[in-house]
Amino acid sequence: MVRRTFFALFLAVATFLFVNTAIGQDDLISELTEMEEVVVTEAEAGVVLIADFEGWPNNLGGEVGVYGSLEPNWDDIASVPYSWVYETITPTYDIKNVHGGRQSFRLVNGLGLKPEETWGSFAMDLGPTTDLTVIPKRVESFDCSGFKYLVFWLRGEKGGERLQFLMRDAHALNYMPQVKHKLSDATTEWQKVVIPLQQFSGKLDLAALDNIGIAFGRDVGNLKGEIVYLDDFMFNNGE
Ligand SMILES: [Ca+2]
Repeated sequence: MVRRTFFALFLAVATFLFVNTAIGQDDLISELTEMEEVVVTEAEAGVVLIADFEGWPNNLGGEVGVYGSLEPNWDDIASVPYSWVYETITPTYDIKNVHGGRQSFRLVNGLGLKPEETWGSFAMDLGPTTDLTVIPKRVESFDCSGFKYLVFWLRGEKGGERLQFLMRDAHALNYMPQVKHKLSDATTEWQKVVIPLQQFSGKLDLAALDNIGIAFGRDVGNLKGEIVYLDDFMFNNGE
């Protein structure tokens, strides 16, 4: 009698576990299907998100960095504004400095580790790193030849901040950008920056783009302590 009860209990537990596991798998399959549907929809709409700064690395799996006069001094970040992801734990965080979601990317000129450097740049790879042993390092290139525009959102702390847009392809022999394109000065309002891509087709290979960036140092006209916020970088076809 005891043995039979034990067996019945065993059967009940086993059935319970089996049913729950099966339900879990169904949920997973349906979630995966939904994710695939989202990707297809984005491609059809002609929009690819490069970086919304809500996670790390960027939305294409590429590294994000700041160099020269934008390089932060991590020892001072509690009291001095610094170039990096602008997040809710950043001192003096204000949601007005974010265009979408909870985070943006802040550029601060000349208050970090290399205040005397005349150049300063923000740069993003357009895919994961594939080889770190060569210079320039290899990344998974992105084919943007089917897109009309690169779009991002920009807000200046005081207005009048100067920016230059930078691009580098997979054929570059060093880290110098092949495209340097002057942008309109920043304003204190969030503004949508729309950069038509085809104008660069003779200067670099749009089918194998490796890196995009922003120059924000003294060499493009910024003083020490000038600040801009960037958000929602994307390729699209409709401005
Ligand atoms: Ca964001």
